[in-house]
This record gives sequence, C-alpha cells and structure tokens, in this order.
Amino acid sequence: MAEQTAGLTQRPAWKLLQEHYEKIRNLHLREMFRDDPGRGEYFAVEAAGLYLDYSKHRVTDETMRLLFALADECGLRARIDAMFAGEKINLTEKRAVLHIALRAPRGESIKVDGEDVVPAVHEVLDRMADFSRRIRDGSWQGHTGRRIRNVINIGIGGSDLGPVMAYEALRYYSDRNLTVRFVSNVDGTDFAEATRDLDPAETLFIISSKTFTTLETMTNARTAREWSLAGLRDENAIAKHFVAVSTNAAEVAKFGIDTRNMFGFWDWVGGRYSMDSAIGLSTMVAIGPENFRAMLSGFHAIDEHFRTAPPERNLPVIMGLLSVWYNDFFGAQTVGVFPYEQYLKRFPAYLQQLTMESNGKHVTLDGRHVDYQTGPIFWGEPGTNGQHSFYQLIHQGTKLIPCDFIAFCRTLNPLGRHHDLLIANVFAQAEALAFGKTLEQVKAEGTPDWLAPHRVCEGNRPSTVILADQLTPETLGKLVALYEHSVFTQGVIWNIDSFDQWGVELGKVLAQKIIPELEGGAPLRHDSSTNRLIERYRNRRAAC
Ligand code: G6Q
Repeated sequence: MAEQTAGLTQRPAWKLLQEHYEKIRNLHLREMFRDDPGRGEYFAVEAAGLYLDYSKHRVTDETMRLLFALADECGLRARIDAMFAGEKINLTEKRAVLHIALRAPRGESIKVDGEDVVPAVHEVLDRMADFSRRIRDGSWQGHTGRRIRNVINIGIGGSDLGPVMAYEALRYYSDRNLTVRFVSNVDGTDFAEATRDLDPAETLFIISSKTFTTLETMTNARTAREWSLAGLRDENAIAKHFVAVSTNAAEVAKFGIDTRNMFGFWDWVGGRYSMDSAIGLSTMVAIGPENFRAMLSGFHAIDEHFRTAPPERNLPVIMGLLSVWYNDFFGAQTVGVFPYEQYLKRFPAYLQQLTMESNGKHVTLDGRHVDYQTGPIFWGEPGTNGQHSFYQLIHQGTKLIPCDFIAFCRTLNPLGRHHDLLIANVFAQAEALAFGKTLEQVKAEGTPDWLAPHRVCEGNRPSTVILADQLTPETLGKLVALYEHSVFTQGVIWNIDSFDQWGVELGKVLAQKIIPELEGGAPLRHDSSTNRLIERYRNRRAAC
C-alpha cells in the first residue's frame, strides 16, 4: 500500500503519457488506420464470449504500453489480489469488497476475517430459490388463499437500480404471468402508479434495504403496509405479503416482518454491487432460479478473467485504462454508453450509479486532494433512438465524448429485417464517429461552398464496440462484471476509494432538518434562498 501514496502525476509512466499525448493528440484515426490497416484485428480482444473492439480509439501501441506501465506502477495487480483475498480495501468504511464472492461457485473458499463466506452465500441463494419457486408455482399463497400475481420491489439506489435493470434486461426470460414493478422514489406518485391497478390480495412486496433505515424505502414500505391492510383488513396478512431483504434483522422485525421471511446479505456487499445478493430476489422471482444462477456464472466468468488474464488481454483493464486516457489526458468530461438492444434500456442508468458513485471522489485514499480528474460523467440511451436526438453533438459538437456501443449478433425477437438494420446502425455510428467526412468529400458530392462546412464531420471521435452473441442471463452477468472491474481499475489508478459514498450523506442530513420545518412550521435558520423557498412552499401549499 505504501506505493499507493506516491502522487499519481509524479509517476514515471504518467509523465511519459503526458509527453506521448502531446505527440499523438492531433493524430487522426484516418491516419492510424491508413498507416496500420490491421489495427481492427490487432486492437481487439475477446474473453468469455465478449468481443471488445478498441481499434477506433486514439491510441497506438506505445499508448497502450504506457497505460499498462501506469497500471503496473499503481499496483493494480496487488489491488486485484487484495480484493479477491477479502482484504478491507474499502478503507474509509473499513470493509472488505467482495461482490465477487456472491457469484463464486459452491465449494470455492473466500475468507473474510478468517471465515469462509461462500457457504453462507449459497445458503441464501438456496432460500431465495425455494421462495422464488413457491411464488412462481403458486404454492406461496396470499392471505386470502389467492395466488401471488404481482411482485413489487421497494428499494432505492443500489437496492433498486440493479434489480430494475436486470428485470428489464431479462424480461424475455421472465414469467409473463407475473407483474413485476419497482417503487423507489419518495414521490408518492411512484407508489400510486405502481399499485393503482393491483389487488392487495395478489400482491407481494419485497422491501429491499441493506440498512432498513433509508427514508425513501421506509416511507414507501409503510405506505405499502397501509395499502395492503386497507385491502386485506388483517394484521396477519403482512406475513404473506411482505418479505425483506436486508442486513438489519432488528429493524426488519421492528417493521413487523417476520425475520423468517428475511433474506440476508453482508456488510462486504456495497449497495451498487449488490444485484447478485438477495437484493436480486425480484430478479430471481421474475426469471427463475436457473436463469439467475446462469447470470451469476456469467459474472464469475469475467471475475476469473479479470483476476487471471494479463493486462494486454484483460477486457476490464483495457476499458478502465482507456477511460483514464481520455479523462485525464484529453480532458474528456463524459462517456456515452449506447446499448443497441432495447432490453438494455436501463443499463445506462445502472452504470451511472456504478461508475459515478464509485469514482466521483476528490481525495485520495490517504485523504489528499487529487490534482487530476477522477470519474467521468456517464450517460446514455438505447440505440437507435439517440441517433435522432443527441448524437448530433457527438458527431459535430465541440466536446470529445468517448462512446461505448453494445450490440448482439442475434436478437431475441427476430422480426423481418429489424436486427440487421439495428446492427448496421451501430457499426455505421462507430465508423462515422471515427472517420467522419472531409471537406473534400463533401464538395465532391456537389455540395455548394456555403453549405459544405456545415456538412463536414471531423471524425476522430473514439468509441469501443462490445459485441456478444445474444442477450442471455449469462451475457448480462458478463457485461455488468466487465463494467464493475473497469470501474475498479480506474479507481486504483486514481488512488481513490471506489466503494464508499460519503457525498450522498450531506443532502440526507439537511433533508431531515427541513422535514419538521415543512410539517410543523418551525422557525427557519437557513440561508436567505432556502428560507424563502421553504416559506413559499408552505404558503402556496396552504393556498392551493
Ligand atoms: C450504493 C449506495 C446507495 C444505497 C441506497 C439504499 O452503493 O450505498 O445507493 O444502495 O442508499 O440503501 P439501503 O439499501 O440501505 O436502503
């Protein structure tokens, strides 16, 4: 760890990268492909069925060599080993970081404080499987003896985004007789709209909260309780219509859920890394235990790849280092993620939490302010919709936005030409961004001089294409693990704690102070802006 305290910008590889950047910053992808026609094959790696083409990046052999040297100087190898060994690498929370244990096969051994955690993981998975089967085959009945037809997950942040993303991604594999919904926002509209057409006698709530104290989740859970009791009129009904996923048995019991209906996990699972834990219960109910286990095996395949592959063949390492390259040397502020797969429509939202909550940090592990940029802004939409809105800025705007395109060779819904058209578009976008269209080409098409500059696409916009065979539970696991470990790689280079989230605390604390001021009209002691906003809300609320 001592090595980690050396300033990143003082590292020899960093300095060499700076010099190298000055040399290649104006080199165009057109020239790179012209001088090295084979780079499309050379700058591509495949692992566990994921094909990663990074040839349309503004990198040369030398760039990659220096980036790998940087990873080496930052001790990436040792940090990977430390994570897999269950060391407490989440320093500010003094916790191990072991989402990789959630997908370790039965019989493997991963120890935290000397205790093998894998048996407990499988014990919970087995209980989840049993419960999921009972919901799916109708043997778990509601209080009035009716079958459960609706499952609502109540959770927020890491206890929501993974389950929603996975449910949407794997909807094709889900039991279509079940209605699965998600309530996260403390805005009552979320709950009202999720339940308005449902019958409490057929509805099961999964209250997902690691702490079981989160304001939004507990507010929604209490509303769910009232909603159920209003329909079922018997306190005993709660046992049949509420289960909990949490690490906090005491709070679960206090809420009134029988802890026999609680599925646990552990403090070494971070919220945004928890979709493979019991937090994935709604996913398992929707797609069934076998599909859920297939998803875990996909995660595990990439875990093993990340742990064992040399950096030059290591997909998450390559992706992570490319992100550092643009973020810190080209000054790119954002990364666009565009899945050309409708089922992955919530994948960018999921990645926003994974990447931005993990690497949105301004101090190093030893508490010093960084003198370089850390986590970029992630955003995205499924293709091809974005092409008809914001892609304009990526093609011709003044900002450099590295893009990740995700596509599949086979569709789950073959319909005429649709899939070929979809895939033609993703390949065309990557090509257009890289090579653009020169003034000469535009003029040669007969474009009048006055219009020609407007039609020029400069190109040299970098992108990655991730190509897999088909979206399956296993492939989804691989994709998520790919990004998890890419985020880890970046965090190691930036020497930050990718596993805490202190920044979300302040707003929560201030909201707790404002709640009684709104509800009880207490005297206001904020700044003039906040005071006036509170006053206006109080007055207008009364007036409406
Ligand atoms: C994720 C964060 C955060 C967390 C939510 C919900 O890494 O810790 O998004 O998941 O705040 O927390 P609970 O599960 O405790 O309700």
